[in-house]
Amino acid sequence: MSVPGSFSVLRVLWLLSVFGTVLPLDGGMLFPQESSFREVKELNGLWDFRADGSPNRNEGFEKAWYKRRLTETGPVIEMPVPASYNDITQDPTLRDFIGWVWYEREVFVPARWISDEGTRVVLRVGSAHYYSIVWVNGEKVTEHEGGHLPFEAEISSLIRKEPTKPCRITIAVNNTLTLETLPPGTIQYMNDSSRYPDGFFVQNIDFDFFNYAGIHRSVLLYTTPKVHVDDISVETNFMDNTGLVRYKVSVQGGFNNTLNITLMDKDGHFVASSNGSSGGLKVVDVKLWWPYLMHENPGYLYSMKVHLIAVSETSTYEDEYTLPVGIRTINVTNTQFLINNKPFYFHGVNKHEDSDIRGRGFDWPLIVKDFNLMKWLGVNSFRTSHYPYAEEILQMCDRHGIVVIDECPGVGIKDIRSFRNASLSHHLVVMDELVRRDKNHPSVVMWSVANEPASEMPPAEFYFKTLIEHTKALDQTRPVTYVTIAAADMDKGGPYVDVVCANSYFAWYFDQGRLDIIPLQLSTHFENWYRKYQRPIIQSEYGADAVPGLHMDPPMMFTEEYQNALLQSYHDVFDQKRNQYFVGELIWNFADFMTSQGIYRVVGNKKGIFTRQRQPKAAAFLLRKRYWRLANETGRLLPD
Ligand code: GCB
Repeated sequence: MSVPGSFSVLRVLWLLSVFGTVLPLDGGMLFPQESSFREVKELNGLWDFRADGSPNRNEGFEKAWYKRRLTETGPVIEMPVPASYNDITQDPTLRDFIGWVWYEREVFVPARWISDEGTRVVLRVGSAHYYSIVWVNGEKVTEHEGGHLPFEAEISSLIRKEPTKPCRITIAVNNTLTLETLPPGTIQYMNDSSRYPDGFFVQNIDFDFFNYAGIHRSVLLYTTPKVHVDDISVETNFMDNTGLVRYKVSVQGGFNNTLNITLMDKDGHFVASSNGSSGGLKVVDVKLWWPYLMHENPGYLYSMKVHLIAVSETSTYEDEYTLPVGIRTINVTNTQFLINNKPFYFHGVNKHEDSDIRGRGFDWPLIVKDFNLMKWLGVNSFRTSHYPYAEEILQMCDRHGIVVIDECPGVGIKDIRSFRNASLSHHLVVMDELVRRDKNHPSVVMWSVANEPASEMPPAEFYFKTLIEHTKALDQTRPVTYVTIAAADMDKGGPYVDVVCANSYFAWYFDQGRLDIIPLQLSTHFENWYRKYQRPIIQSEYGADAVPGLHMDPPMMFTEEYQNALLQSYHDVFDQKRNQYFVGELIWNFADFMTSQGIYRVVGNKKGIFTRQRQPKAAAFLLRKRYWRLANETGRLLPD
């Protein structure tokens, strides 16, 4: 039986990915940036698009669609990039499509990029969900597994082969989820011919958001010199008034390299400098990076300019990359989460990358609106539930001082077969890619390796021990957690987390309508966790669906009053535990979002305190009042 979109390449990859053979990633993944020595060309806009509707979804490969223009293979439609393709047309089969879709676009590469052999041209995809294969002028240049992180390929020699022709970029994307993908899923064939037509299958998933697909973030061409700054890592610290930035720079293609590092303050004034590929920069009278509402000047960023000169017998190469650097520390005690040695209390939200029409597609107006709403609410933090968000969002968090719990796409790990080595092996690679991309963001204060896995299952212990130890080895400066819904006495991975992040939906999924049980159940829940693990606790999700405009008093489920009353009951308990070991509250969810269809969801999940169109429900005002009060009580807005 063939699985739709289960293409041999992917199968072979999975077979090869035997646990223990995980290789370190080669090369860095610096965010593309323009400088005197680098150029960026965005390829966003309309692409040709064709979904492969053949029964095994394999026609595109059998007929090698990548070898000629997509229009020559059959009918194409215009598809915006970036965007999910699901909600763009009126066609329900495209909305619910499973398998390969094909994108194509021709682009003129600037003549200088082609003629100058010292220029390296890179094609980069910010993210495409879920598995992607990329060809340039019919030649495969890369493939990538995973729907939320960037991938790229150097294409310099390819575009130099046919310098006068436009460059044809073909990207095939497959959204099929299997037991070994992150998130996992299964394909189920319905073989009862009295009920289903021949070949009928469904994609089963165990997570609560629509499996949007397509090219979700920008596609770019960018250049670097042939010898170039490939990666930069910084770690920061401070003592009294002096800050320290430890850095490491890796250079690719080089010999005889000279590296000059200069740190500048926000106004561009010189602060410190150093030479060489690793070292430290001392910052006198340091201005620390502080979270929003914790300091009158949050999100302070220095700029670290890395300048490279590489000399060979025949040429000299020069490169420059400027990294924003926030100087801050993170520490966790048994009862506290410390930023710059001061207790930090998370009053924040869980989000989704989700909106009308665009699905999960990157959209600046939406992002800026969301930041404005978060600041209006008095939010100082959010969790990237349930996958890594666009890097531009993290850059905004750095600048605005919004603290981030950075979560990988390990959501819906419920089937015992998804704890096997092939899954773990891929999960480790995803953490490598995530840490590689996000390690330098001061806003990122903790890694979350999963959301609500079946952590009561016996294999969970080995799985999470390995995963958490691996993540800590990648980054020794940040705590690691996974988000749990299990009871403390059932959770197998609990001993390995630095902070307990617990979700609960009392008076919603259980004891429906019984708001009166919340105080007892919630405080018992907290006490059990704390007794067992002696770690600070964050309420990483809680909430209730509210259909906007639905009212009832006394409150009933799904009304705005019920959502408010439930939040209020939770808040009472939070306030009791706040000065003990309880360090944060993240509402589920910032905004309503789309899910798959089912009897539990009325056109999506309605636990937003804003609608999907970002209009406030009553709960937004309740939360706003609370968060500003918390900011004044816990945020040390006034100098101490
Ligand atoms: C959860 C999940 C989240 C869901 C939420 C809900 O525990 O982590 O993805 O959307 O509950 O509303 O059921």
